[in-house]
Amino acid sequence: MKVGIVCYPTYGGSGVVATELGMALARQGHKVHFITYREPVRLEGFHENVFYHEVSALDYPLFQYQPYESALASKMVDVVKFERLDLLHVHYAIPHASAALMAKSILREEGICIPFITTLHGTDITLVGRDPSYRPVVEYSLNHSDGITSVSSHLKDETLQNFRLRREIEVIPNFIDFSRFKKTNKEHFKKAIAPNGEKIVMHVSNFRKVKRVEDVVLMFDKLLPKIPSKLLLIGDGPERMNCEMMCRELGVCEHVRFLGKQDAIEDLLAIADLFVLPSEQESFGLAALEAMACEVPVISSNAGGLPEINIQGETGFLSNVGDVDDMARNAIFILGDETRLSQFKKKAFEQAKRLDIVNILPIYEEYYKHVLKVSEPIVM
Ligand code: GMT
Repeated sequence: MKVGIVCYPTYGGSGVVATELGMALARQGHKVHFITYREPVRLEGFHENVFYHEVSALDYPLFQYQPYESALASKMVDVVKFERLDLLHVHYAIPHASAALMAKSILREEGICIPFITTLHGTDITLVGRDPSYRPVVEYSLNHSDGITSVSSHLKDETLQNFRLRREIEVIPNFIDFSRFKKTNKEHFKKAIAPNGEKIVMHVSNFRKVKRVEDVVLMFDKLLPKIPSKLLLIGDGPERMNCEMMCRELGVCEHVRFLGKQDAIEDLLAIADLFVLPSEQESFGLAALEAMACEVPVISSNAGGLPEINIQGETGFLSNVGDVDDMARNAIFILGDETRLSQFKKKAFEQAKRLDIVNILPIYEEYYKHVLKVSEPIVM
């Protein structure tokens, strides 16, 4: 198959999933064409069967905002025609679904049929998509997608509650590429961070408000007097400064390291004992799954799709959003006993194994075949 993948190329779960999926499809022999404004973060190096088409939007003094959606649709038209693509798969509805719909309509006039699948990732529905400034366009372009997938059952339910959809939504969960995410020995690094054998607590996110990173710091402040530990905060974003201020106010700075944006997350997860994800909303929680793949138990909120991956009392614990006392209690319980910690680590790994890309890729391939079969041919 020749597939065009459209995604956000920067740090963020939807771009990561799109890139990992594209690379896995390419390894299976499919030709995969990424269409986006920058080379996706995880697409480094050369990969057979993978192609990258950069969208550049002409700037003009008249524009207050560059019309990226038009440039993207135009690029899609060009790539579909020139590379003779069979299918477009767009990740994150805004503005990718409506751009794909526009490209499809243009190509139809030329007698070319290009079905497109929209994968919903979370905030494209729960936060941004339902806002009146985007809602009609999102609803319309979802109803005109040839297929819709959602990364969790919770997100599917939320979508059906908030939009009048005439299309079925297929739940295809996110996945892990175990050739990349596996526990490796990084003893020297662990020693540098925790010289006295302290436990290592970790959080990875884009530091947006919705991630509630301050709760990680508050929880850690309660954990520290009970369990000698270090906190590694990875990623960057608008809330980072507030978190740094909070660490100063609480007097925990010497135990907390802000590592900024990092590419090789798996090398950092290799030294973690506990992962914390207290998000206000989280349609899936890919960062938590990546931690589990590296045998790290998870303390999370019970928001969104998190209960679908973090199993209460087995792979970690879930608390109500903002309940940092409960999160700290659970963290102390897990970290306070070596045998118990090993058991949680083992269960976390087993749970991640269920979502091995080897199991999920064939589901996508089958879905592609299904969409290609049912999408209407063009009668000129
Ligand atoms: O919030 C993020 O981390 C970025 C966002 C995105 O779309 O890039 O992530 C969403 O998609 C991820 C991949 O499917 C999910 O794992 C995240 O749960 C989801 N974020 C939210 O729902 C807040």
